[in-house]
Amino acid sequence: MAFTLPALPYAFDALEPHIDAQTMQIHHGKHHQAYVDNLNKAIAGTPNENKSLEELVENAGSISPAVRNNGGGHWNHTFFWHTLSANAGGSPSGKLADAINKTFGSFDEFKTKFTAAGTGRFGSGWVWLIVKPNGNLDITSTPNQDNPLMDVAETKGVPILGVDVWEHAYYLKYQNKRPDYLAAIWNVINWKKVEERF
Ligand code: MN3
Repeated sequence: MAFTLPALPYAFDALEPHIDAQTMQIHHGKHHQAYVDNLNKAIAGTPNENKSLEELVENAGSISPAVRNNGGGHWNHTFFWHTLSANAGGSPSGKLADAINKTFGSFDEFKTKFTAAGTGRFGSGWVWLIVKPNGNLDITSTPNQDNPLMDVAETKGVPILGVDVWEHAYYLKYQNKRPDYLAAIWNVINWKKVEERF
């Protein structure tokens, strides 16, 4: 059972002007597709062939660098597409809003800390809002295609929000200005989905 590239849950231009259509086309059709293809190559004919993506990701560190990079890439991007949507943005409500206020002081403080973690990630990686094993929220960042579910993660937890800070996620529109991309991303965060995950 080979993995396949999931369809984007919206049109390539749905996130304009914050994320441009060409970036979405390349990001989904080329980058995400490559993670799927290389994950399939890495597990073909091995005992890992029939494992779920979650199982592969959780044990990535002990399986292989190829599964860590490409299994992570497939999981992270699938999660990312559903974290975003058109006509989104605003702020979280209900229990998630309460938890964010309690943990970070306010929604604005949360955004400042999340942006700092994403800006501070040297090179390629991701920034996450996670629920830790003790139930508390936390912000963490991972290198490359690692994520907080992995056995190799420094800070473990269940992601409810994740933002790709690889240059391929923003370079065409924002060039080297990662902070501008991270400022714009709040306009397309699907808080209903994040609340659901929480
Ligand atoms: Mn990416």
